[in-house]
Amino acid sequence: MQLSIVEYPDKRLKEKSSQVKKFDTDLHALLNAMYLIMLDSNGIGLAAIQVAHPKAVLILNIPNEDGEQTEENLLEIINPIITSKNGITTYQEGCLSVPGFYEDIDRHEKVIIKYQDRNGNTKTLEADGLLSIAIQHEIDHLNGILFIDKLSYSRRKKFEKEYKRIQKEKKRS
Ligand code: Y12
Ligand code: CO
Repeated sequence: MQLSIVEYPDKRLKEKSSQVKKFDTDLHALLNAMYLIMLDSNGIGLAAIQVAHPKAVLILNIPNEDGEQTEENLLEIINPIITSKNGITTYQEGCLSVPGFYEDIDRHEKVIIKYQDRNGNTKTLEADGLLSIAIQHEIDHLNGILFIDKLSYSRRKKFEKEYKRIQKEKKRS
Protein backbone atom coordinates (compact mmCIF):
# COMPACT_ATOMS: atom_id res chain seq x y z
CA MET A 1 0.00 0.00 0.00
CA GLN A 2 1.55 3.31 -1.10
CA LEU A 3 0.61 6.22 1.17
CA SER A 4 1.39 9.94 1.13
CA ILE A 5 0.99 12.56 3.86
CA VAL A 6 -1.95 14.97 3.50
CA GLU A 7 -0.77 18.49 4.35
CA TYR A 8 -2.55 21.60 5.68
CA PRO A 9 -4.59 23.38 4.28
CA ASP A 10 -6.09 20.22 2.69
CA LYS A 11 -9.77 20.07 3.79
CA ARG A 12 -9.61 16.29 4.23
CA LEU A 13 -7.81 16.91 7.54
CA LYS A 14 -11.03 18.44 8.93
CA GLU A 15 -13.03 15.25 8.44
CA LYS A 16 -14.13 13.18 11.47
CA SER A 17 -12.79 9.63 11.40
CA SER A 18 -15.18 6.70 11.61
CA GLN A 19 -14.97 3.78 14.05
CA VAL A 20 -13.18 0.65 12.88
CA LYS A 21 -15.49 -2.36 12.81
CA LYS A 22 -13.41 -4.91 10.90
CA PHE A 23 -10.03 -5.98 12.31
CA ASP A 24 -8.98 -7.62 9.07
CA THR A 25 -6.01 -7.80 6.69
CA ASP A 26 -6.95 -4.41 5.14
CA LEU A 27 -6.56 -2.79 8.58
CA HIS A 28 -3.24 -4.60 9.13
CA ALA A 29 -1.97 -3.44 5.71
CA LEU A 30 -2.93 0.16 6.59
CA LEU A 31 -1.15 -0.02 9.97
CA ASN A 32 1.99 -1.52 8.39
CA ALA A 33 2.07 1.14 5.65
CA MET A 34 1.48 3.94 8.20
CA TYR A 35 4.46 2.74 10.23
CA LEU A 36 6.74 2.83 7.18
CA ILE A 37 5.70 6.34 6.07
CA MET A 38 5.90 7.69 9.64
CA LEU A 39 9.48 6.44 10.07
CA ASP A 40 10.43 7.60 6.57
CA SER A 41 9.10 11.09 7.42
CA ASN A 42 10.88 11.26 10.82
CA GLY A 43 7.56 11.28 12.70
CA ILE A 44 6.73 9.88 16.12
CA GLY A 45 2.96 9.85 15.69
CA LEU A 46 0.52 9.53 12.81
CA ALA A 47 -3.27 9.28 12.45
CA ALA A 48 -4.85 7.46 9.50
CA ILE A 49 -6.63 10.66 8.38
CA GLN A 50 -3.15 12.11 7.68
CA VAL A 51 -2.73 9.48 4.96
CA ALA A 52 -6.27 10.04 3.59
CA HIS A 53 -7.92 7.14 5.49
CA PRO A 54 -10.60 8.68 7.76
CA LYS A 55 -10.63 5.74 10.22
CA ALA A 56 -10.13 5.93 14.00
CA VAL A 57 -6.60 4.56 13.76
CA LEU A 58 -3.37 6.06 15.06
CA ILE A 59 0.18 4.92 15.67
CA LEU A 60 2.84 6.24 18.05
CA ASN A 61 6.52 5.46 18.32
CA ILE A 62 8.02 7.58 21.10
CA PRO A 63 11.85 7.51 21.20
CA ASN A 64 13.46 5.83 24.24
CA GLU A 65 15.93 7.49 26.67
CA ASP A 66 18.70 7.09 24.04
CA GLY A 67 16.57 8.87 21.44
CA GLU A 68 16.02 5.62 19.49
CA GLN A 69 12.69 4.60 17.95
CA THR A 70 12.34 0.85 18.25
CA GLU A 71 9.53 -1.26 16.80
CA GLU A 72 8.94 -2.85 20.21
CA ASN A 73 7.78 0.59 21.42
CA LEU A 74 5.33 0.97 18.56
CA LEU A 75 1.76 1.53 19.74
CA GLU A 76 -1.16 0.81 17.40
CA ILE A 77 -4.30 2.42 18.77
CA ILE A 78 -7.74 1.87 17.29
CA ASN A 79 -11.06 3.44 18.37
CA PRO A 80 -9.52 5.30 21.35
CA ILE A 81 -11.56 7.00 24.08
CA ILE A 82 -10.05 9.19 26.81
CA THR A 83 -11.56 7.88 30.06
CA SER A 84 -9.61 10.09 32.48
CA LYS A 85 -7.46 13.22 32.24
CA ASN A 86 -5.69 15.47 34.71
CA GLY A 87 -3.17 18.29 35.00
CA ILE A 88 -1.96 20.76 32.40
CA THR A 89 1.35 20.74 30.57
CA THR A 90 2.79 22.75 27.68
CA TYR A 91 4.94 21.33 24.88
CA GLN A 92 6.22 22.65 21.57
CA GLU A 93 4.33 20.45 19.10
CA GLY A 94 4.91 19.65 15.46
CA CYS A 95 2.86 17.67 12.95
CA LEU A 96 3.75 15.86 9.72
CA SER A 97 0.67 17.51 8.14
CA VAL A 98 1.93 20.99 9.06
CA PRO A 99 5.60 20.68 8.04
CA GLY A 100 8.10 23.20 9.32
CA PHE A 101 5.94 24.77 12.04
CA TYR A 102 6.18 24.18 15.80
CA GLU A 103 4.24 25.91 18.57
CA ASP A 104 3.59 25.61 22.31
CA ILE A 105 0.29 23.86 23.02
CA ASP A 106 -1.42 23.15 26.36
CA ARG A 107 -2.53 19.56 26.96
CA HIS A 108 -3.54 17.38 29.88
CA GLU A 109 -0.51 16.09 31.78
CA LYS A 110 -1.86 12.56 32.20
CA VAL A 111 -4.54 10.63 30.36
CA ILE A 112 -6.01 7.17 30.56
CA ILE A 113 -7.39 5.76 27.32
CA LYS A 114 -9.39 2.72 26.35
CA TYR A 115 -8.71 1.42 22.85
CA GLN A 116 -8.52 -1.67 20.67
CA ASP A 117 -5.41 -3.29 19.22
CA ARG A 118 -5.07 -4.55 15.61
CA ASN A 119 -6.93 -7.75 16.54
CA GLY A 120 -9.84 -5.96 18.23
CA ASN A 121 -8.75 -6.72 21.81
CA THR A 122 -9.74 -3.98 24.27
CA LYS A 123 -6.84 -2.39 26.17
CA THR A 124 -6.28 0.36 28.74
CA LEU A 125 -3.26 2.66 28.70
CA GLU A 126 -2.17 5.19 31.32
CA ALA A 127 0.06 7.83 29.75
CA ASP A 128 2.09 10.78 30.96
CA GLY A 129 4.95 12.86 29.56
CA LEU A 130 5.48 12.95 25.80
CA LEU A 131 3.29 9.88 25.25
CA SER A 132 0.30 11.61 26.84
CA ILE A 133 0.83 14.72 24.69
CA ALA A 134 1.23 12.66 21.52
CA ILE A 135 -1.94 10.62 22.25
CA GLN A 136 -3.99 13.81 22.69
CA HIS A 137 -2.50 15.33 19.49
CA GLU A 138 -3.40 12.20 17.49
CA ILE A 139 -6.90 11.80 19.00
CA ASP A 140 -7.54 15.43 17.97
CA HIS A 141 -6.74 14.37 14.37
CA LEU A 142 -9.51 11.74 14.59
CA ASN A 143 -11.91 14.60 15.40
CA GLY A 144 -10.66 16.77 12.53
CA ILE A 145 -8.65 19.04 14.84
CA LEU A 146 -5.08 20.18 14.15
CA PHE A 147 -2.74 21.62 16.80
CA ILE A 148 -2.83 24.97 14.95
CA ASP A 149 -6.62 25.09 15.63
CA LYS A 150 -5.70 25.54 19.31
CA LEU A 151 -3.70 28.73 18.74
CA SER A 152 -5.00 32.11 19.84
CA TYR A 153 -6.31 34.44 17.09
CA SER A 154 -3.05 36.41 16.89
CA ARG A 155 -0.80 33.33 16.96
CA ARG A 156 -2.94 31.75 14.24
CA LYS A 157 -2.58 34.85 12.04
CA LYS A 158 1.19 34.71 12.55
CA PHE A 159 1.15 31.02 11.63
CA GLU A 160 -0.79 31.58 8.38
CA LYS A 161 1.78 34.19 7.29
CA GLU A 162 4.76 32.04 8.26
CA TYR A 163 3.29 28.88 6.69
CA LYS A 164 2.71 30.66 3.36
CA ARG A 165 6.37 31.71 3.41
CA ILE A 166 7.50 28.13 4.21
CA GLN A 167 5.33 26.77 1.33
CA LYS A 168 6.76 29.36 -1.11
CA GLU A 169 10.35 28.47 -0.10
CA LYS A 170 9.55 24.78 -0.55
CA LYS A 171 8.25 25.38 -4.10
CA ARG A 172 11.41 27.33 -5.00
CA SER A 173 13.84 24.62 -3.81
C1 Y12 B 1 4.49 15.71 20.70
C2 Y12 B 1 3.81 16.59 19.91
C3 Y12 B 1 3.21 16.15 18.75
C4 Y12 B 1 3.28 14.84 18.39
C5 Y12 B 1 2.59 14.38 17.15
C6 Y12 B 1 3.49 13.70 16.16
N1 Y12 B 1 4.26 14.67 15.46
C7 Y12 B 1 5.28 14.31 14.64
O1 Y12 B 1 5.59 13.15 14.52
C8 Y12 B 1 5.96 15.41 13.92
C9 Y12 B 1 6.95 15.16 13.07
C10 Y12 B 1 7.62 16.17 12.26
C11 Y12 B 1 8.73 15.79 11.52
C12 Y12 B 1 9.38 16.71 10.72
O2 Y12 B 1 10.44 16.33 9.92
C13 Y12 B 1 11.75 16.37 10.38
O3 Y12 B 1 12.02 16.75 11.49
C14 Y12 B 1 12.78 15.91 9.44
C15 Y12 B 1 8.95 18.02 10.68
O4 Y12 B 1 9.70 18.96 9.96
C16 Y12 B 1 9.38 19.29 8.69
O5 Y12 B 1 8.48 18.73 8.13
C17 Y12 B 1 10.20 20.33 8.05
C18 Y12 B 1 7.82 18.40 11.38
C19 Y12 B 1 7.15 17.47 12.17
C20 Y12 B 1 3.96 13.97 19.19
C21 Y12 B 1 4.55 14.41 20.35
CO1 CO C 1 -0.39 15.77 13.71
